[in-house]
Amino acid sequence: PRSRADLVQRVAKQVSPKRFEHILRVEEMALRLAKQWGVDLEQASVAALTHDYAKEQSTQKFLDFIDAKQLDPNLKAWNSAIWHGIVGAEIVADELDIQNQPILDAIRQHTTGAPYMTTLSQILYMADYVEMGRDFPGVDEARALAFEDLRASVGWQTRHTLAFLVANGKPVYPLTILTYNEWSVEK
Ligand code: DGI
Ligand code: FE
Ligand code: FE
Ligand code: FE
Repeated sequence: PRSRADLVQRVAKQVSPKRFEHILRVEEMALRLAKQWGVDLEQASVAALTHDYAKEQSTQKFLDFIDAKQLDPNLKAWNSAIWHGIVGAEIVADELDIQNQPILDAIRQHTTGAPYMTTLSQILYMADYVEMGRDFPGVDEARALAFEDLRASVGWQTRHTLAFLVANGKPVYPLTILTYNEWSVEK
């Protein structure tokens, strides 16, 4: 991408208007968190603008990318909820010509988290969760925590996401459990 405007235009072509609005709100929150935690603003902006770029791509395209990029074949048993981050990072790299590894890692990890996350990755993970359009019980508390104690807020999200998945009988992606053990368990 030549500029933010160019990137915004390319993303807008790949997602619904509602998702595009979410993406802009994630950028706004990611920039606020980046200022708070001393992260490069341009990196935060690019990571936020591209994090859900792949969310509406076809199942076949995700499966093709898993093969082409030689990703873990076990990924094929999941769906776009998991693919759009992990496989989406590869799609973003190819189609938007973004080669910055910290940005690609942040995209890769934005849904599941990971045992090790850079501050940029933590910011994207939290900005996606507490952007101003989110409305779930506890969102205000989670938002405040992201500005007070970023690490604790990552743990908060991981704990609540895992509890939600279990309560609804949903499969838990193994990396989500590893994230929980690293970020949310008292040691
Ligand atoms: O893409 P967004 O909707 O903005 O947000 P996201 O990428 O964080 O995705 C959130 C969804 O992903 C939410 O409905 C919970 C789901 N999710 C997160 N971890 C797991 C998961 N779903 C399953 N089945 N397993 C997981 O481990
Ligand atoms: Fe997402
Ligand atoms: Fe998220
Ligand atoms: Fe998102």
